[in-house]
Amino acid sequence: MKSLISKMIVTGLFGLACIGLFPTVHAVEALTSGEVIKVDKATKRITLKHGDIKNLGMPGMTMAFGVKDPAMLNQVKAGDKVKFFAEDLKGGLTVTRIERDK
Ligand SMILES: [Cu+2]
Repeated sequence: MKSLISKMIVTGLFGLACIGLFPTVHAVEALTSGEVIKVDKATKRITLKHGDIKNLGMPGMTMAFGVKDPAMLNQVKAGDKVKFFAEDLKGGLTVTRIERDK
């Protein structure tokens, strides 16, 4: 009886540990390579020629994205090679991370 209870406790803890690990796995963002075609500060949109976006299941193309933070539009300019992360948020496809590709 005692060992059954301890088995249940161990199983329960293991289950919690698995749940605890999941967000870490989910947080690994695969950045997509792209090139900035146009930065439009007035409409807060950026046009990118991008490679395959795995998390969105999107093949390479040139398209406009919204940005999570308008300040991101000051970090890059047309012609820059970039690495970025885009997500399907309520306001549409949105770049949530962008950095110049050195
Ligand atoms: Cu696209």
